[in-house]
Amino acid sequence: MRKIVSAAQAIVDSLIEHGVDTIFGIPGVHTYKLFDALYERRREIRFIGSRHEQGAAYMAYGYAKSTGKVGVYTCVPGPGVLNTTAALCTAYAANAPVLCLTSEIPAADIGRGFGILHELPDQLATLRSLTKWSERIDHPTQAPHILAEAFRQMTSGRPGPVAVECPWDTLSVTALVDLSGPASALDPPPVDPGAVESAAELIKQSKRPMIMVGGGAVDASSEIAQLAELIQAPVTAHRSGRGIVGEDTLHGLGLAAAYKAWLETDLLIAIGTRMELQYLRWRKFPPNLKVVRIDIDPRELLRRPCDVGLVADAKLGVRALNASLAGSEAQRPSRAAEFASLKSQARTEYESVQPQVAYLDVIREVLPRDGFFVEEICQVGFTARFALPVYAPRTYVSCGYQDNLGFGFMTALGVKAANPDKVVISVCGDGGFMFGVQELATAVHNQINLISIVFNNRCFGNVLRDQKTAFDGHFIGESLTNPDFVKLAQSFGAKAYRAANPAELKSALTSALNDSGPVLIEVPSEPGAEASPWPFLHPWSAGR
Ligand SMILES: Cc1ncc(C[n+]2csc(CCOP(=O)(O)OP(=O)(O)O)c2C)c(N)n1
Repeated sequence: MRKIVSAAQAIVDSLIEHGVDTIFGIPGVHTYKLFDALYERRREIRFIGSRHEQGAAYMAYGYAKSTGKVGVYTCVPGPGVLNTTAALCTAYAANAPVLCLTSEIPAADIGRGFGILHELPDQLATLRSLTKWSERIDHPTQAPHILAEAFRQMTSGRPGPVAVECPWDTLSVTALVDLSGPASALDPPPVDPGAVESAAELIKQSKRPMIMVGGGAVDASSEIAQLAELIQAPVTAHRSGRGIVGEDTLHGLGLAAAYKAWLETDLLIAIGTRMELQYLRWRKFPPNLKVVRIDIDPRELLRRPCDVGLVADAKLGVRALNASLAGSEAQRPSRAAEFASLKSQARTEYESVQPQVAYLDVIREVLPRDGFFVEEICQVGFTARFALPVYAPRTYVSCGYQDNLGFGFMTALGVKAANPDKVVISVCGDGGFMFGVQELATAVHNQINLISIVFNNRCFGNVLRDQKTAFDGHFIGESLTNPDFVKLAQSFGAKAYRAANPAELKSALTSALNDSGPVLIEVPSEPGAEASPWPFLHPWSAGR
């Protein structure tokens, strides 16, 4: 449809055409025109204002990670956009389709150093260094194409964040614009039958295969479960791949149980994963291990060596592999008893990681199968990576390899905004929670009914442990003075509880599930009281 519109109107139209229903952000003079266009279309697109741009970007990340759909945020240029960069690098790390929509100083002033409000030396270059793709809209007629390309980039091949900027004055320029419909994602690459055959051959020769899945396999649950059943392989994951094969099913193994089978594994089938778990966490490799990789990103196959690499969409690649194996694969003896025993041995061992495991048991008991758990860089978050079983894809939300303190609470708000009918539980330490504490106001203002559990040990617990064990107790920068979290949450208008032990957490969570607004639960403890989770995450070390 051709229409005379402003660049701002063309941008908002394109967002709606691409199915965007929510946009997070903070307005400012450079983006007033965009906000006016959002106002015009307010029945089709919901705006959720945050209290810091960082919060808006993490919310968009949580929206994207939990749904697989594009998460969008908007902010002013310069300091506004720089405030979002930790979330942008997280979206990059975790392959999340996040759109950063920002502005620029007036078009004719860009790069001239006049000292215009919110000017950066080269904002577009900065954004390009943080995203999969970034572009500037110089005229309204370009808006539909640039937005279409942005969506294509976010959703084709390996997903990732992108940024689009439109200068302050250009947002108001009007022109006859062809408001074309949504772009379609590029077709996945064709599956190479030769590579499938070679992979099938290696599988047939293997005796003890293991399947490792990452975020790239998130839409291939049934195909991977079928492969696991066919070849009697355990399926494990580190973070984004958790729940693709539920850890309560026969073949789904948490990483602690899987590690017990690792050194006897003769074939690793790595699907949509960087293999961070094997290369950077487990580190030791079984002798004579063969590796088959399936990945949609061809560059990925060059980073870590493999015996057979299949460039393919995970679903299509595994489907082809299953078809090639069907019939030829002699029925393998069931490994059910072995897997069950690995799980129970692992559980007995990691039960020593207290009190975190006891708290996680309560959370798992209360959280419905399809509820979301958002981890954080804290003792309970680290422990959850091996001690909280995950049952469904996308329900375990992490920050990928960035491990950036503070991402959790703000990300969880985006998860809940995208999934209002599902239970969402966020766990944070007192340190990480305070990175985004102001977003309690966003939760109350927008009735984002998240349940946040803050484990308050009055310190950066991980730092305290490291300084105690590796630096002879030279404590510096580890202790924290905190507010009364219950009173703080109540002062924002949220419901709050205090729970001093797992039983009290269970009753607080049970009440929280019936509360109608956002809830904070503070769990107080003493500094340094938590057992180290690291022996299970870094089994190569004696554990810190
Ligand atoms: C952005 C960022 N800053 C700093 C760190 C370093 N860091 C890792 S864990 C940690 C302490 C976390 O403390 P808290 O949130 O209270 O959780 P706890 O370990 O006490 O459970 C720090 C400072 C980080 N990972 N990311």
